[in-house]
Amino acid sequence: MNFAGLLVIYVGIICQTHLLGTAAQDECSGWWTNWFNHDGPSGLGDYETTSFFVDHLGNDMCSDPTGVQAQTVDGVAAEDTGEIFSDYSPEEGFVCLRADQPDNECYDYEVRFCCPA
Ligand SMILES: [Ca+2]
Ligand SMILES: [Ca+2]
Repeated sequence: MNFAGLLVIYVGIICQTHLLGTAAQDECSGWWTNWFNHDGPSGLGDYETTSFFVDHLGNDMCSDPTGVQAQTVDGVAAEDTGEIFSDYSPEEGFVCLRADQPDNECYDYEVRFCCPA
């Protein structure tokens, strides 16, 4: 292989690394929990609260998460759904209220938390 060929591969690797690093909002200096789905969107909405998981999951969860991610059960990032969330923070967890949505419906979401190392 000639130099130009190697250069193309090299640049490709750099670009791919860069894109993966910025596209996924999944930086966590500790460890990610599994994905949890406790509630469904029926009733007032989908409640995936930090306090519930802290109270019920023992060592599979931590009491002081530093990050949270939410996605639909079909794997669409919460940020990409266009829905409005009343809570989306490590402290509170994730809540989608049906009353906040133009169509009065929320997707069913699952969440995972970043826990300190
Ligand atoms: Ca519900
Ligand atoms: Ca859910």
